[in-house]
Amino acid sequence: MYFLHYGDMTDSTNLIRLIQEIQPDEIYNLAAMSHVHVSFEIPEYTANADGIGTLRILDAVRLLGLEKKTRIYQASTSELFGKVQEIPQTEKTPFYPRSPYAVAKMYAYWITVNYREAYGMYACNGILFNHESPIRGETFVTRKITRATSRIALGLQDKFYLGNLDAQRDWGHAKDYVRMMWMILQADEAEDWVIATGKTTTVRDFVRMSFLEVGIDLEFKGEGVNEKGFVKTCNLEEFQLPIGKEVLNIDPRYFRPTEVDLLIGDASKANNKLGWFPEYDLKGLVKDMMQSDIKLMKKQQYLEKGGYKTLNYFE
Ligand code: G4F
Repeated sequence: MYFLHYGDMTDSTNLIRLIQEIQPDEIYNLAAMSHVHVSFEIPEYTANADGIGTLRILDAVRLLGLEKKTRIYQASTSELFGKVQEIPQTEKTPFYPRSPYAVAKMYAYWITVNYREAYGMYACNGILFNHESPIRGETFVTRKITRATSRIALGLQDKFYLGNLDAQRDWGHAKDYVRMMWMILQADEAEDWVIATGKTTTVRDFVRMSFLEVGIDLEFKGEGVNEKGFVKTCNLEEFQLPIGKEVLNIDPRYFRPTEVDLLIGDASKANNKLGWFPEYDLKGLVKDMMQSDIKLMKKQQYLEKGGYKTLNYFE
């Protein structure tokens, strides 16, 4: 049986009451203001929810005397590595956070380690590299790309705008990563773990791969803010666009005050000690996201044409 409770990471009394009521065996703290760019706009709230919020959970468990019962998973992040000090990044790589989000997460990381060492709590950090899926929020770059690609391929949108195409990320499938979160809390010992695929790809190549899923090959011309993406060939009858059509522009509004240029993780510890390996590669991830968004956008296309009465045709 599942219950949904109301909670807020900035409200200690609420968290204490909930944990007292539920007496959980496991807590997965995935709660956060998790958008890196937005954290530059609301740094204080980000610090409160993402940093102090983690302390509130840890301390609630301690205060309620649940240190030996409740295991805690803290959603740490590859953003901690920021301006990377080592390639690839492992559990031992020094942190260099580059955003208010990453700085808040750095506090959360260390307070988790501290409560483990000080009070013998089973509290672990999963240092997860970017993990994506068809239900990824629409303002994160992968979903923004697969949604826009689908809409453009279906003729629902003319073009779209991105920021830094050169950024490189180690993208995995959220299904693989969530499985690993559970595995982390089942391990004999509480430890911190890097979870990654070990491969890195530019944002530009993610765009290219998304368009290829609908048979469209792109070419990129120009540099910096003047770079643009154009249709080179269309190889599927269903998705035909004019050759040379401009589908992607750069908008400097999406640049960040400080950027994380390159992330690539080494998950050897998780591979060797827990036997975790991802089932999806990047191609499989892009395919999954594109298939889902094409289906979703076809539904929108149908609705826009007034076909709402037979909506379940697509479900
Ligand atoms: O998709 P993003 O916004 O993810 P980011 O910043 O890597 O953070 C995500 O992954 C972290 C794990 O490492 C999580 F901790 C965090 O909560 C979040 O889930 O941006 C990825 C890259 C960046 O370099 C960004 O500058 O894509 C670049 N980018 C280029 N154009 C863009 C855009 N990002 C966004 N969101 N929107 C753009 O238009």
